Amino acid sequence: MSGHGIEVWGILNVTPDSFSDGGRYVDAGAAIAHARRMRAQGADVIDVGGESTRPGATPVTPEEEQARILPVVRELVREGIRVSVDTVHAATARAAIEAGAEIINDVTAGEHDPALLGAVAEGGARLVLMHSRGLDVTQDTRYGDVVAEVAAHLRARLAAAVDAGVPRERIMLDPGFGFSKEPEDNWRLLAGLGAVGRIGLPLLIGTSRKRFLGTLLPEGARPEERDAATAATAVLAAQRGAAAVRVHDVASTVSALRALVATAEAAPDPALRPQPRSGAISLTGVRARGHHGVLPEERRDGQEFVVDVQLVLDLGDAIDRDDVHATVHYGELAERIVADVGRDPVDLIETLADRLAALCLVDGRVEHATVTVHKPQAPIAVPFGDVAVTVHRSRERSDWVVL
Ligand code: PMM
Repeated sequence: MSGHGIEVWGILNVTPDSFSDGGRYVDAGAAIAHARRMRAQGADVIDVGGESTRPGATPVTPEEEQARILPVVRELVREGIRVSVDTVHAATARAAIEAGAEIINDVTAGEHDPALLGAVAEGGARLVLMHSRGLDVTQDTRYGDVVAEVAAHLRARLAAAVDAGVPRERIMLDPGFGFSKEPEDNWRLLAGLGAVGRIGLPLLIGTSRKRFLGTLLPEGARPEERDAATAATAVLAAQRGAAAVRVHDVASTVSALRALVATAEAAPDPALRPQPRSGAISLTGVRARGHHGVLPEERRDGQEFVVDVQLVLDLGDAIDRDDVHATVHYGELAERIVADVGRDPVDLIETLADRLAALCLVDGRVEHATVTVHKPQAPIAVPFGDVAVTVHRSRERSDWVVL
């Protein structure tokens, strides 16, 4: 990788019918020129494919596929460019490794041609195992839990590859964006990438110009117009631990990833960051009138409620500056509680306590609020001391990790 945090793989489809750049690089000279351009833009690897997975594309024989890609692979390797070959055929994998390809990228993870796994093992290449349900990418798009099912399938294919002799440390996994997946499945996979990453192998992500990104654009937008969303998904994938992204437009993704790296590098050194001093502010016995309750007389006459609040927050700034503006002002909080108890009657003190906890979290400094609402005059037919409900609420923290 070269300064953009994760590997960027440039896609080179030497096919007459790939969905976004089909036909443009079918001539070896044009393909090589495009690969050089992608390298200059920051691509770490060029992923060369000679057979399109586009719906309705005509299948090619391994011989035809090799005739398309091998001259390109040989020249790129000669120029010191790292090459991956996107193929489902063992014969092509063998020939590509022979021509110097470092990686074999199989969108069927060895299911289409099981001999491919052995060919990669023998040739000593690296291997990408991608999730798919066969080569017709429009078929079989039903999932219960797409993230769990993709992860389970990849684990099974990983076991098959290791059985065939490919060392585990030479394998990357790919969730197969767009392969037998509806748009919402692709978004779920991106959001849940961490679960696929927990298999413990590097992840390659191929969202580039895929149809689910087209749903973000006006009808009729061209595939190239999906490059901004592609770059955004590359950043999101990097934040979720992806090791590599496979893209058509290298320049836009490389610069987007550089923005992520620059932000991560600009974050203060953890050793120099002010240490949080977590603490709590307690405010108890706040008395307020309200008309909450199930009975008509409670709604009509109202009664006294007593509220206890405990707020957990970082008090470091307030302590350092000795300034009330740097913390939650308990006097103002008490007044807001009294005002809130006095408005909009509800049946349950549970509802009221939750409403008050939400009110406490409006102040962005509060991490956690515990609110107890007592109802000392509750209509209970037997003598009693107190009745109260306590609600806990925490601020939701995003689990995004920056590189
Ligand atoms: N997508 C395509 C082809 N090959 N390989 C991997 N590992 N991951 C992908 O997501 C993937 C792939 C289809 O897209 P293209 O026709 O633009 O190459």
